[in-house]
Amino acid sequence: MTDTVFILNGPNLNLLGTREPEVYGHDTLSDLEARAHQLGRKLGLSVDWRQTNSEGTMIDWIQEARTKASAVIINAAGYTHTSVAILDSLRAFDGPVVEVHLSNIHKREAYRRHSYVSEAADGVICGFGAIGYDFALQAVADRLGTTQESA
Ligand code: CA2
Repeated sequence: MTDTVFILNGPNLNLLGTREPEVYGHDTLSDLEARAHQLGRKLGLSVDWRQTNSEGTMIDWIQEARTKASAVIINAAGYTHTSVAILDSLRAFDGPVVEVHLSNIHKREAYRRHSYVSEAADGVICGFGAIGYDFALQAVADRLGTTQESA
């Protein structure tokens, strides 16, 4: 059966492509979603792409992933830097967790340098814009062994 990957996006990422293109790029969230579905198919992964502005909904989805997903890719946006509750829910998920940020959070304001999410993540990808989600999907496919090596 095809492995499902939840790709969870946090607050204000629905505004992508409308403001601050110098920081977050020109792609909209729908552009990123289409790209993730396309790459997911190539990697043998079923992508379940979601965005919420609510911390509680994000936690509900991470809990849902415990039974419905093999891996979680998460851009918790602003909650990255504030939410112990999201960290706790990620710690209760058994599969691979990859943290993604479009921008390089270490090159920005000091308050963005700490990530609660990182404490539960197997790996972190930041600063590469939209392609960061591609890297995350490739990392998940590698961890889950869904791609076949061609000899
Ligand atoms: O770089 C990232 O992906 C972030 O997770 C984006 C968050 C920010 O709080 C994190 O520190 C880093 C912000 C997402 C808001 O995105 C907007 C996009 C366009 C216009 C306004 C906000």
